[in-house]
Amino acid sequence: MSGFGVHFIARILCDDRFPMRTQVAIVGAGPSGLLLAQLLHRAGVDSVVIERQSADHVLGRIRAGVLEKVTVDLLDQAGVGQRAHAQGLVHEGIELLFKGKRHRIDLSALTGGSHVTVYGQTEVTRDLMEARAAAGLPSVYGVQAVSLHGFDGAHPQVRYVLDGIAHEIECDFIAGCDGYHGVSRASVPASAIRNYERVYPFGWLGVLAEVPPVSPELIYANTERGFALCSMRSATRSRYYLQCGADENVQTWSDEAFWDELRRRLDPEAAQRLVTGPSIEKSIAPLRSFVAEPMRFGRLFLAGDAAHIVPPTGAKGLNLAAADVGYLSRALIEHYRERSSAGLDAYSQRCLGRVWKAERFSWWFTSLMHRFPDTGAFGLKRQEAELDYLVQSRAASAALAENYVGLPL
Ligand code: RFL
Ligand code: PHB
Repeated sequence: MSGFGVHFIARILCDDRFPMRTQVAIVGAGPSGLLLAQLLHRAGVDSVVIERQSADHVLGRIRAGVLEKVTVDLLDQAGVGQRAHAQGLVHEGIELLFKGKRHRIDLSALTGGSHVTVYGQTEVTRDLMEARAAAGLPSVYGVQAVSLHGFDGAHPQVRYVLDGIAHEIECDFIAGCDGYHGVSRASVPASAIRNYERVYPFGWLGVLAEVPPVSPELIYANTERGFALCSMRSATRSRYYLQCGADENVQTWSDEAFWDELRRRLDPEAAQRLVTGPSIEKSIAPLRSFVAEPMRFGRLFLAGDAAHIVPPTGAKGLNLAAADVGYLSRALIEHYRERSSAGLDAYSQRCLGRVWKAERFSWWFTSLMHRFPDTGAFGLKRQEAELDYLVQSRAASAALAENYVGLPL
């Protein structure tokens, strides 16, 4: 979809002489903002979504690839699950590679039949954008100078500038779905919020390429040279990651250097099967664990990366974002239908219970699979012993599988 259509809708609806009025103003058109808007729309609650970037920029970001069943169920509820079912790849297992050998974790057998779906965040976002545009609902892309006001009272407002013209949205509630660097969390007085953070001493170098995946299931590799992950987007498109230095410059990595290093981190069979090709996208992401508590401030609710970040090893970020907006949409719908504030009052605590479990899992899996600069040869031996235990003990494998496919809502 081009950004033009969306911009056009914004122009009709935003007249700077009159504030726009909506029930829920949603800041950020990433997966949390768009999914929330769609869930609300299906229940007759209206919202306006504003986004700092263009629609094409948002669609150009290559991020998550693994969806929990809970997330796919929410896409169904939002009426946008068809393509995820038709084109998503159902995965019933993952492989752990260590000491040069691969070991399969049978997610399905260990969880009583559960699985994950490999379907890119880009596609989730596209499906949501198209559903919103098809319903003629307002999204405003390319906004600047966004500021939030009055959320400690009964009449919050969101102000922004578009093409040099100031606009204001009057609303009942604000949903801060604007990611880690957004304005929503930053608008809360420091005395009302507590942040918990851990920054890891490495990053992930990711490559997307139009080549068939090296193996039908994801491979998470622990090697002396560092972590590697073999993932995919389809039968013809692969997504690979390498642990790299936190401060490395992506320009210094040629495609050839990337493929050489990945081959070195794989077992001989996978290394031989690896098909290489020009990268479509190449980027470095830092790794961080972060939680802000609480997630509600009067009539402002934080959701997704605006409230918490996990390192991507456990594939939990997008899934946590979806779970947050699942809770938030239910609470808002209950507020409008039943005049009850029970769901809104419980929102922060409900989300944080699940968030901290995903934070623990993502931290643990990251610690188990990566090289840390300060743990040396002892660290590798300790990890290998834990991985041995993990693949030999059904109880330990089941704990990994249960967390990987996602805890119940
Ligand atoms: P997003 O996607 O960051 O969207 C927030 C949006 O808000 C906009 N924004 C503003 N808009 C208006 N006004 C402002 N002042 C604004 N400030 C910011 C931004 O432009 C943006 O469009 O947050 P959201 O919606 O909460 O979604 C979270 C997910 O994007 C994130 O958790 C996942 O991508 C994390 N993640 C993964 N999650 C999974 O569940 N499974 C995975 O397999 C997985 N793999 C990954 C990942 C993240 C990665 N990176 C790049 C960090 C792999 C990687 C490499
Ligand atoms: C991805 O395909 O981008 C992906 C898969 C699994 C992860 C992280 C990212 O743990």
